[in-house]
Amino acid sequence: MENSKLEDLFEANQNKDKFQAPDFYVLDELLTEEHILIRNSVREWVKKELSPIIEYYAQRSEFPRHIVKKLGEIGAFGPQLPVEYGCGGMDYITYGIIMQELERCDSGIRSTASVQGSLVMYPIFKFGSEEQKKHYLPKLASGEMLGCFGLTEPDHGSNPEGMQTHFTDEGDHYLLNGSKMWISNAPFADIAIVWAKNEKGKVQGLIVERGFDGFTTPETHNKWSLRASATGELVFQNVKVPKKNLLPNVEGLKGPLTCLNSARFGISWGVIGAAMDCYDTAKRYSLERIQFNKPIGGFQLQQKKLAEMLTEITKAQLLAWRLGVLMNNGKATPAQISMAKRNNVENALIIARESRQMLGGMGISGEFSIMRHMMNLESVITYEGTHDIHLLILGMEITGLNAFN
Ligand code: TGC
Ligand code: FAD
Repeated sequence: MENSKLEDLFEANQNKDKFQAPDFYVLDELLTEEHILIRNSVREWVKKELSPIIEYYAQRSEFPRHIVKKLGEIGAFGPQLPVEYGCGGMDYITYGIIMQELERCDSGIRSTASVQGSLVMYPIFKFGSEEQKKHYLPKLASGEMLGCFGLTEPDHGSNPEGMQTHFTDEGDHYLLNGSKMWISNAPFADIAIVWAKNEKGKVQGLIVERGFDGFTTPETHNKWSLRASATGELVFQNVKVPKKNLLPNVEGLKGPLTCLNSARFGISWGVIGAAMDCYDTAKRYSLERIQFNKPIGGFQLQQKKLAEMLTEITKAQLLAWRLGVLMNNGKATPAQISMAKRNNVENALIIARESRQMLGGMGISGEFSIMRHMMNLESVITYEGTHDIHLLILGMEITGLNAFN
């Protein structure tokens, strides 16, 4: 978008975001001063820089590319990774808080940040060589580079073990063939973390750079969800990947699944932001909208909705906070992460649907954020493991029996 148009948008929509976060159980007492400071500064940044423009971009189904650098500046990329690589050196709760504040504005913006931090920087940090860490992490942290994560394929979504993308050892390089689909950030990414099978049929990670011959990233159009986030395919036709671009320290599906633990944790916090925004909007509307000569908030049916929303937000906050403590102590299990992702996304979606109803016809209008949140959350309940898959992970944890296949 032209700069002058962007400035007009900022001007027209400044100070319109009146968001006030619910904290019914005084959960701020569980946070440190640093957590609260970061939360408040990201919240203010979102109000000033994102809220005025997000609806415009979502309506046009366009990714606001200019925010990548800004997200880097506010420390939204890999805040939980070490300072020595240009990252934030903070804890997992800080990471969760930042995801919450970004998703309070839009799940697509949180997607951009969680893919970059958990699915691109984290695998390089965890499984990469020292040379890879030094080369890529500072640029990804600052937003100079944008990355994406390629696991899902056209025929293998919930079951990535079946992936067909593969590479062969050609002596001085690897030769990569195959394709990935539904990849967030793909159309604009400078690098892709690509999970592919080696000649032994074992999954390994490769860093594929834009510009490698035979590598293309066609954009996926016609989405009714995550419209302000760019989604695309990754297509590899005899792509020569230098040997130094292989992530040397992991083999097997546990590589990508370990990264997903971090990203799913971030989602369990992020969606609380979307839920809080819907609740806050519906609450304010219910006090202003008069029907039958009184505010609709005075009717019991509307109060039931608000009371249940606040209850579920509070429960989600407690779950996410406790999971953050377990993550900080290195004790969180994949099944605990699945429970929080599954529960919090489902409740955010229910809250979005209920609050949309509370606004009546206005609920479908872009004047309010609710319908956008609702449509975004339909993707969030599907990606990073569908609602069903997380239930099956929990089922297996409880019974010891695998119901996947
Ligand atoms: P299974 O045999 O159970 O496990 C294979 C190996 O992986 C290990 N493992 C894990 N390791 C770390 N963390 C986890 N959460 C792990 N889960 C399993 C496991 O111990 C084993 O290791 P080893 O050493 O014995 O080899 O695997 P399976 O093939 O039966 O599949 C299990 C299942 C279904 C749970 C898994 O495939 C799964 O989670 N499927 C869902 C796929 C998914 O989540 N895709 C997400 C794609 S990325 C994305 O959506 C990004 S959206 C980004 C955005 O925009 O925000
Ligand atoms: P399928 O696996 O085909 O599932 C279809 C249905 O069958 C679902 O309801 C599922 O729950 C159910 N099902 C599947 N297996 C079972 C079973 N064993 N038992 C019971 N029910 C089952 N992927 C990436 O790799 N990187 C990304 O950046 C990324 N970004 C995304 C962005 C968006 C907007 C979307 C929509 C998706 C993104 N994904 C990404 C892909 C996402 O992770 C997959 O869509 C998801 O894992 C589900 O895979 P699928 O779509 O192939 O559905």
